[in-house]
Amino acid sequence: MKHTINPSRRRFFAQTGVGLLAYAGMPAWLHAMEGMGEMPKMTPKKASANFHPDVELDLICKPSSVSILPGQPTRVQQYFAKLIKGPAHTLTEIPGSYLGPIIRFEKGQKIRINLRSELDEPTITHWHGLHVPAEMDGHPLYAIDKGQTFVYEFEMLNRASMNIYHPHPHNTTAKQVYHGLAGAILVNDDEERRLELPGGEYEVPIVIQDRLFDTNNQLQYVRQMHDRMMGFYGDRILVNGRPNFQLDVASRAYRFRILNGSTARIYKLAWDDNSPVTVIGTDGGLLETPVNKPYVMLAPGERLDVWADFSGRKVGSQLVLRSRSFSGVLPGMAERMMTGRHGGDDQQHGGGGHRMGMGGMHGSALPVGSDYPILTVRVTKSVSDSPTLPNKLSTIKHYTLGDTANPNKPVPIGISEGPMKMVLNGRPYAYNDILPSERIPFNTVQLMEIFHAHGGSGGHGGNQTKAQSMQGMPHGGDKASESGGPKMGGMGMMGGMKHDGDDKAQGEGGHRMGMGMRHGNDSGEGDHKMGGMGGGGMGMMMSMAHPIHLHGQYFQILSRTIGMGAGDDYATVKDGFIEGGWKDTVLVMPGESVKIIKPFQDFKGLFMYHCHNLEHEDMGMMRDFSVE
Ligand SMILES: [Cu+2]
Repeated sequence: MKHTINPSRRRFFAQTGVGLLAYAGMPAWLHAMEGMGEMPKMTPKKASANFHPDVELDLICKPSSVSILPGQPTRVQQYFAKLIKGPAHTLTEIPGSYLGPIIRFEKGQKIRINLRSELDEPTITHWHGLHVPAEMDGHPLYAIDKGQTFVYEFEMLNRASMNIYHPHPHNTTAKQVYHGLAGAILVNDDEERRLELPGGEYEVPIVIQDRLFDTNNQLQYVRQMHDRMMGFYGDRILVNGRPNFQLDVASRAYRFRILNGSTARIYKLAWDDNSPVTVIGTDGGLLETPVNKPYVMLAPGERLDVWADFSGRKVGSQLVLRSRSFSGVLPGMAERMMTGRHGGDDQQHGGGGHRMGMGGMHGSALPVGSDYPILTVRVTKSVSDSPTLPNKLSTIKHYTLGDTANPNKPVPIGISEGPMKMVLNGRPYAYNDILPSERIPFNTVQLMEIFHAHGGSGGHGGNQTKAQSMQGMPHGGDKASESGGPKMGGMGMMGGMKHDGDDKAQGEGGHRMGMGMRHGNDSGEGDHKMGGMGGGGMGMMMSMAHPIHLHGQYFQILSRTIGMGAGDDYATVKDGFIEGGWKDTVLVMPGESVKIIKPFQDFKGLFMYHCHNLEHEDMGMMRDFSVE
């Protein structure tokens, strides 16, 4: 196999002190940035004669077009599926949507999926949340070209849950998902069936995405470095591929299967009448008991199972599911500029002038963390009968430290961020570049810690700061420091921004960054947890929230620890996390350290872990665990 790192390129990026704007002005570099190492090519898997599927389907990804907005149809990329064998309810089309059909599987089924590509670029499909063999997981190693077919064969080991299928090719995951390639997988099992939860028309999949359209109704995507660093944000919310989504309901209980299919946008879901959100499940299926929340945070890749009870509501009444205001998920300056919150609370004010000033960043008319509607529910029919919410939903075996192979040495997942450097454990993604800490003994349960590894977060002292903070990692940080810190870091970037415009916000940004540099040098060293502090901590200039996704089996959240000084920002999100169930994606806020316990059973091989801000993933914020 080919060695896949390009050391000279990496050194080049690490050692040149280029600023963001200089970078943005050189489109050729953008292209170079897209390849942090290359992937070897594997021969696509074929059907095996001794695998006898209960369900078989063809899945084709190809260019297509759909009508989303009034006027011209929108060019998209889309999954189409055809059932070859199995229950008729396996596939449910979403009429008029670019989303792939909903695929319904049953625990224990043997499944064969023939993925065929008609795209002009490599692609491969990953089954987000499913516990399948490494070679069936859609690792970018297995990307196929136009006209090729990859045959997946696996047994459904998952409990009842909502999962996702989406592309996972090297460096282009975000772009393909953005252009339409995604769909929901619903797994059913006996434990769930016994509850007789709302089904049929009363079980509603809700895939939330944001998109940006040009005046011809065509999708616009990343055009500059900033869109990658912060993630790409559209100004229009689509639910199941439709704008202004309305759902007509009867006055009874429904089951909403909600999935955040956005590439970067984080939502804070709440009902507009302030009634609690009743959550019955998360990524990995049903909770033990229902949980009532004032709001729920939902990051890209995360799912929610919500009991939405409209019984007692009058015909003609409406209820709106909104994303409520919050802060702290983007770097302070970017958030202020993108949300228009500098100097006031007028969140709708996010004036184009301010945003445009930021190096031509187009900003969003729908700021992250502002308050906006997701969908409207209209009660159109009165019924007297409604199912009741079960008190007990499922049984979950809770892991404790005593179950783990490494109770005192958590496997580190260190997040580092900076211009051109979105990495995990100090290294951008590269195939066949496994750190000692990334080698996981087969059939073990592991304690893992996700934290912000950057001390000064890209300040000019970043190199030293980072090396030291990586040494502070529980183990396995030895090689990480070799990759070098982001020497150009925040200075070049912020300097560039500061000079690019003259509005107030930028003046403020520049000033804040100046403080950030000092902070980074003074106190960013030694303790990796210091790095992520939000609020006034200016070492945080680059710090942002990251939804970290681990392939393979679901995990459990053991603890969340927030650094001192996280303050007001954290207070706007802290009541929206649900920790008691199985997860495969966890939102890690700036300054936060999250301990999880995850089993690595049944299958050896490479299982990725990455940021599910898909722009970050494609920048290299992705690594492999090698289960061996
Ligand atoms: Cu990220």
